[in-house]
Amino acid sequence: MFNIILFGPPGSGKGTQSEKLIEKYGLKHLSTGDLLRSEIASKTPLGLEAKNFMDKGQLVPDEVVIGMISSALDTNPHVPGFLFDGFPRTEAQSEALDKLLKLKKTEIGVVLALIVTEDELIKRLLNRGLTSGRPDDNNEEVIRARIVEYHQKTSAVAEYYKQFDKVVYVKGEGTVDEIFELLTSEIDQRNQPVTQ
Ligand code: B4P
Repeated sequence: MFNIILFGPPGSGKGTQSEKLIEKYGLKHLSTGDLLRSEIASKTPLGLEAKNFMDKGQLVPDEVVIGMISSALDTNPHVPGFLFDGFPRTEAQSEALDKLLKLKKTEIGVVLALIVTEDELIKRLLNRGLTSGRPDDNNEEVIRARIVEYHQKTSAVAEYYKQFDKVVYVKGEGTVDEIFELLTSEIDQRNQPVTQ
């Protein structure tokens, strides 16, 4: 099993690149943003709670997202690996994920961290807000709040995985295909098939 964390600030291309990576490697895509939006669309109690935080650009409480990931891991026992997109977003989520994976006798193979300037992030998200209908994308104040949350809480995730030598930084500006090439080259260097 080879598990990947795709890491980066909001708008850095995690969702965009995840779609291409799961197609190439057959990994199970776990996006906490998508899972939360689906709970909101179904108007579940969890979704209603999450919406209050997401609409303000704040992170949803750790216990909510950790519970969601835990059940997603349990319901997908036979996959070649997981691609975590937008999770973990705090040090507590990182520690919880490591424990959950250990129970399944597996671990994170690599953390791919996308680097994008703040001006570009804001431009991309405002642009997506024109068509996505996402309330957290069409207001610059909320987008800036998400970036502040990233610096205050999420950048610690890269520090956490650096102690295990698992973080690789990748330039997240350029065409989608150029960035995909950089990501796949890093994955292929670390996930060589075992030869007998
Ligand atoms: P997410 O759904 O994870 O969304 P995101 O980080 O905002 O965007 P992403 O990085 O995936 O978008 P992409 O660049 O692909 O989070 C939303 C909210 O959910 C959070 O704010 C939080 O409230 C909550 N949440 C989620 N996970 C959580 C967790 N673990 N803990 C607590 N709360 C959590 O796309 C952006 C735009 O850029 C697109 O329009 C795309 O087309 C464009 N783009 C992509 N690549 C490009 C390129 N190379 N060049 C130009 N444009 C590009």
